[in-house]
Amino acid sequence: MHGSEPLGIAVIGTGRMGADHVRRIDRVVSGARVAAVADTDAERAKAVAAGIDGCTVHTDPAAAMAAAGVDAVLIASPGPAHEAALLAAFERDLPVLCEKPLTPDAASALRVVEAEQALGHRRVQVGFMRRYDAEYVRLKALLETGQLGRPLMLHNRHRNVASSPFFTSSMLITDSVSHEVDVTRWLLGQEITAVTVHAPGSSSGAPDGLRDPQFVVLETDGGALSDVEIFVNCGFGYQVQAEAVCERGTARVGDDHHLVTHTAGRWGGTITQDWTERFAQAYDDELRAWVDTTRRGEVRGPSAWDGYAAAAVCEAGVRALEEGGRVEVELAEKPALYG
Ligand code: ISE
Repeated sequence: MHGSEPLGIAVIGTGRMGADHVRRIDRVVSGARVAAVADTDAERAKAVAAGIDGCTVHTDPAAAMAAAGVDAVLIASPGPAHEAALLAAFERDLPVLCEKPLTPDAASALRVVEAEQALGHRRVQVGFMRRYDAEYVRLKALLETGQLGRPLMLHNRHRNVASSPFFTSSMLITDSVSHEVDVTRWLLGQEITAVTVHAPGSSSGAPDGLRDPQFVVLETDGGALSDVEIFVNCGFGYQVQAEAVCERGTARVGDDHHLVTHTAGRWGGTITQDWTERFAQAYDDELRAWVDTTRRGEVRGPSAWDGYAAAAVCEAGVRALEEGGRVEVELAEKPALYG
């Protein structure tokens, strides 16, 4: 990238999130262009790149990163493919926006943290987009004023209409609750030290064998509690809510009251149906922020360390689900690179 030229981005993975990010870079965000795309499904990649001037199509992520005009990488492939893609980006010392999860488990996430440390500077922003949602941003700002006093508890609700066919019981934690893990760490500025998971009898609306819903309790090193109801086959809508209970008041986000109608003796509104709709503003602002900081040669936002910490907490959560009881989180020493 030179001077005022747009940031050339290689998008790795052109599934649901990747295709949405390609659209966003191409049509919503200024100062950036899609320079290359890669997907193991060449036809899918071709279809997503169609009509984008100068965008090359690849099946190998490293080849996309090496393509002409690529200055930065957006990884939106499935979680198990992230580590290899991140290491390939590090080899070229390219800035990366990596969709969550950073990697599927704590050991591989720690390898990424160590590889970034070896570079000597931060290169990765992790796609925990809730940190860019206008309501969450306001909640964090309010908590930081101290007006409500010290936060004592967070109550989170996270509901999806239906889970995808490959969803497993542990994915309720690693794929979904991972967002609340990050939100809890970010809102409170505290590390999570232990996890307990309770699961009631599963909903008849959930696929056979899936433990859905679950109730997760996170303990923090600041003495706070954060609970999460995760229900990925609730059937009626996409809901993500958080209520902070503080010493002198409470504050809640995610009520989703956009348009409220009163007619024929009833009142009501609609409920968003998925995360691309509910968090559209957050994704747009996340991408804008990443493009702007990258063009300035800076790295901000959720770090590889945040991705690792989330993976470590989720790993403890999966053990708590499978073995029962309270499981303590084992975190490595935080490297100086992450402040
Ligand atoms: C999905 O991967 C997401 O990241 C969504 O934000 C979350 O609501 C959903 O439960 C996950 O499966």
